[in-house]
Amino acid sequence: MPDHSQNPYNAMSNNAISDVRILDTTLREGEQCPGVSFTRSQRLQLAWMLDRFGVNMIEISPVVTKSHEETCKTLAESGLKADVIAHIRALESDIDVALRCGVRWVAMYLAFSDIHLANKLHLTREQALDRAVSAIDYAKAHGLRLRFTIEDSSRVEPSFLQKICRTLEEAGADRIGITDTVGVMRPSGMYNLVKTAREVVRVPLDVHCHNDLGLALANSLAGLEAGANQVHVAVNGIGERVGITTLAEFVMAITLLYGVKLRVRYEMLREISETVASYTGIPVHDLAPVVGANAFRHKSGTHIAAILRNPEAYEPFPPELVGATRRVVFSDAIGKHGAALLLNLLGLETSEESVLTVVKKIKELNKGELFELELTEEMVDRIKRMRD
Ligand code: HCA
Ligand code: CU
Repeated sequence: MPDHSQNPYNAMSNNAISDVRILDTTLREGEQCPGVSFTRSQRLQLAWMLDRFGVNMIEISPVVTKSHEETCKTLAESGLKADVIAHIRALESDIDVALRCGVRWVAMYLAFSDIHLANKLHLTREQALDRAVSAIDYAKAHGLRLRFTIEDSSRVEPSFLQKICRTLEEAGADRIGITDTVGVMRPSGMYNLVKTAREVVRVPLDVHCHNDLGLALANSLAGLEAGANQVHVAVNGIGERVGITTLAEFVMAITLLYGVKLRVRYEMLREISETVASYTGIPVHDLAPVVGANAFRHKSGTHIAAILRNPEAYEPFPPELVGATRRVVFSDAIGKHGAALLLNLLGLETSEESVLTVVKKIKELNKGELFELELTEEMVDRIKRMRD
């Protein structure tokens, strides 16, 4: 496993992270993604995969439909290693549903920003705090462990945020969720937001970052640097609007850039991503980091020549780590050198005549059409032997 945390520029800032937990919310936030709706067996299949992969918590909302409630119940009974956490509103009726499902953990959420209080909840700040405390009392009286999420945290005034955090902790919340619900934090803003909460409470903090401006991953990492210890992710980043932090990107960034070795089956990342793409009908973009088709595809002749000597020249980590393969692509820009390389890779003879034929044939392909092959160990060895 490469370790870019020792890169001198990364190492210059003192932002070590040690304690990292992953909450996967593909089944909750992910199902809020426009167009996404899993069947009951797909939900179970995904939960089992994620559990085998090694996430710490699996979030699902039992109050959406009867089928969600049943899935939640089945998961709670199925002896997963991960904790199943039921995402519900801060209402006794929702807590009752979670209790019926037999989960040990609930996640209750309530918004506290003025914009949500005024336009959605029609509550004053004090009324919202009272509602949170009575919901926590009720859940605690029924033996539940709970996270309380401050929805829209990033738009809550700092002094009020601290007051909410103190109130939630005193009421008995086991974790507090800090959110950037509309994705408006800069990484340094997210750091300050989590620090503001961290300063006044001891309970562990979750971070939940939306990707409206493409900063969900950066903001989640900033939240960890500021003292949170659990990040919310979804497979392929699916969620409301443009979604949240993606599982694969988060796992690889925290491992490679911070040197945190997670107890997860890294090699399942591609497969998990493909499964969710097929269940949702939302394909993974070729350019998606880690799980996109291009992640380990090399095209330019100089790049291919370099990776044949040492893939690290143009790869931040090897594809097999995440269950992917290394591929080389030949386009109509191919020259004699590239054609000879292609013939060598295929184990074919490289006479002047065959090189010219390959160049001609590939150039005849329609513009943009690519000839692609997986770079196997065998090919790399063959090239090495030819050099020696
Ligand atoms: C929601 C809002 C939420 C909650 C996050 C959480 C958000 O859709 O209910 O409970 O951690 O982005 O604030 O997803
Ligand atoms: Cu969200």
